Amino acid sequence: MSSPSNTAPESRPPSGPADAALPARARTAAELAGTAEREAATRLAPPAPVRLGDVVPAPERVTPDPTADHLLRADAVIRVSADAAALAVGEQLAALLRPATGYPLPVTDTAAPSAAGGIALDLAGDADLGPEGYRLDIAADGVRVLARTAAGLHHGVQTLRQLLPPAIESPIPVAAHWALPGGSIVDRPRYPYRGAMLDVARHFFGVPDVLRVIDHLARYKLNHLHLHLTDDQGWRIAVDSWPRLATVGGAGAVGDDPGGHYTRADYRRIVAYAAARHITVVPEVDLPGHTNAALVAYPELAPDRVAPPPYTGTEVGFSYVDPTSDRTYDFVADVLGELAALTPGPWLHIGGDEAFKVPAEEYARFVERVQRIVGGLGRNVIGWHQIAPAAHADGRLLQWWGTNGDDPVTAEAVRRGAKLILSPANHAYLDMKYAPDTPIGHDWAGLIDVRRAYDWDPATHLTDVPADAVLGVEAPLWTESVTTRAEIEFMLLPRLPAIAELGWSAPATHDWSAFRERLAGHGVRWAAAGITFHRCPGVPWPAQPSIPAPRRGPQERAATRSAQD
Ligand code: TNX
Repeated sequence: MSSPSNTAPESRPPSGPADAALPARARTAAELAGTAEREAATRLAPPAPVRLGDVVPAPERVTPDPTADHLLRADAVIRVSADAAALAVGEQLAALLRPATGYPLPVTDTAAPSAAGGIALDLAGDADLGPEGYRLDIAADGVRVLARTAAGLHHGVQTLRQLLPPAIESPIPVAAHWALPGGSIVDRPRYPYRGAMLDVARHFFGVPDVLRVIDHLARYKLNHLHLHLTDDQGWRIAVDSWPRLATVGGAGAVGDDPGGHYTRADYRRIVAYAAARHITVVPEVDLPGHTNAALVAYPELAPDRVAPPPYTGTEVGFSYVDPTSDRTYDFVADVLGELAALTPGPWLHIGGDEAFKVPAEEYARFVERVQRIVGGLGRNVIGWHQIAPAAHADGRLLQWWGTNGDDPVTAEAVRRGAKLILSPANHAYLDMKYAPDTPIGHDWAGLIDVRRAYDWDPATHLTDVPADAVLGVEAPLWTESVTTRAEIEFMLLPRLPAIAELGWSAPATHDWSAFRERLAGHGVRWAAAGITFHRCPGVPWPAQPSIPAPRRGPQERAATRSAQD
């Protein structure tokens, strides 16, 4: 065997079941030898390749201890507080680490999890960590994540994952030194709402693609997935009481591309996968405009009761359901009622944008009546900021997508009690091109390179809006020009982590040059995981992904990445 300093973990003597066949004394000797070798490997090991502060989004407090690097061992155990949701986080951690390490990483739950020789996920965190915060302690003899909630443990696990060498993203076993940098991190989010939106109406994306997007959100500690489920080009969610919405209204897409819709079971699967990653699904049914697909399916909703032709273009603002007809409100109540029954989260998004053909007073009355329907379903309403002039409703959230922060109508709605999610189109719209030569995307809100996505402050972005009216941020991806999973990822990465950092990290950590350095390391991770991203200028991406060669073996066949079914 070669010198301990380059001892690959898998070359150590096996422990566990293989040893069990040995007589007791021989087993003790083998254990001692194994322990001594592991100790030597730890002491002589090179320092962990990742620094403790190399995390996106930036943690609140980082205290490195270079003497306390931890070497993840082949016999490491993940011990978790006795709690079903915490145990699920432990299983996810094991599932993240097993493919690349090839280690078994058994998960057990116990009243007071010990970190010795492995990783503890412990619900005994301090109260000031709040509902999503965590503390991570990395020491030579073990790693502990402390939180108050399973969501906090989940976020701590995402940090832990980023602190391992990038090869941890490999879907097949690789020979690597699985070192973690020693020290402590204490971390909490700045905002409670941190989201991304996927438009599945302009182009339809199947469940596996959506689950994959959820994985990307989880990685960057985002906690809301907004699904834009309906638009002129397609209706994407099955509604039992109005079945033609999905079967007829869901048939097409932009550019005559294939349509599709989610069955109730599909949608439940998305919601459950998101919930397991502490992400709340926010479903949007865009009303009263952006409804051509619904009118094709049910012409009785159209102002002239005539079915329009299916629409496959990219114009906006021409369609609307009849706001003066009671039948329209039956439709809205049925659709939102079914959606609410499938959606555990507190939000129903009613769209409200670009209803250019509906007169202002009729529009406000429509929004107010729909807000009452949402309230009657026990949910809080979200609408694009065009709903601002309508009367306030309890818990109302406006999603602001303007390009000029001086917006007196929105500021006035805030004075009447509305809270805000900020998606400024000239910073947070991920369908904008990065640069003039970006092959897909729009530029009506300008070009958005990663620096532009990063360089704004949600607390001060809007004139005459107090910082405490802002509940958080969201990065929308409209998909008129986005047709595949790879294109989704190309537009999301690396801008999604920039918006995620604005939502999570304390303003004191905001620093473009530090951010781009931290971000650069993620390119290697995405490459190792088979994730598409844009190698945009301005970020010092490493020239060659430094991923060790795969180690071929039996685990390779078993190794799968989540969400790639
Ligand atoms: C505006 S933003 C829209 C969408 C388009 C998008 C394209 C908003 C609420 N409405 O209908 O897809 O621009 O960038």
